[in-house]
Amino acid sequence: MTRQGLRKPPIPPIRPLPFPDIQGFAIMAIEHTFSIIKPDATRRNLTGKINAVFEEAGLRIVAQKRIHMSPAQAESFYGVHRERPFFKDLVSFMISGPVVVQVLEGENAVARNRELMGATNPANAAPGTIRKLFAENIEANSVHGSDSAENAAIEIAYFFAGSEIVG
Ligand code: IDP
Ligand code: MG
Repeated sequence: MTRQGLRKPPIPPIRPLPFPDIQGFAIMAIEHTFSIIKPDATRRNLTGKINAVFEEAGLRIVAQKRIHMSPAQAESFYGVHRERPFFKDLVSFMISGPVVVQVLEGENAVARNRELMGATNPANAAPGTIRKLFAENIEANSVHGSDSAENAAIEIAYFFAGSEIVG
């Protein structure tokens, strides 16, 4: 039989499509995002409750470790906020106790995690969001999440080696 006689099998769709693309296949965007469970949350023993929000929403924790950030690490991590009036307080807060740094994986993980987190100020956060449920105030707001895929890649690389991310 010649190869011409063989029909090329279609590439199977990965899962059923709410919004098929032009060929009828799902448009999937599996992403990684970087998350921190902040010192106010570790102090109140909320790591498991926050992780449950991620997992129930379909985000997978593919890397995780509990660390105590050094001043230099916190200053560098929040370097974009260096000129903001709250910068010194923010660094003091982030080194005030242990944090849990994490890589979350899932469809549109960056945006999805930002939705789950809620607004920076818990007073403005939507009901059911992590910050509405758990945050103490605008600074001690329980979680960090990357704000773009580009920043996610930079932030993940700052805390994790590739070999520590196991999907
Ligand atoms: P985000 O965490 O929602 O992305 P950013 O504006 O990137 O918010 O601020 C980084 C962090 O700095 C916040 O999560 C919070 O801990 C702290 N922060 C932001 N705005 C204020 C403020 O007005 N006062 C005190 N701390 C703040
Ligand atoms: Mg931010």
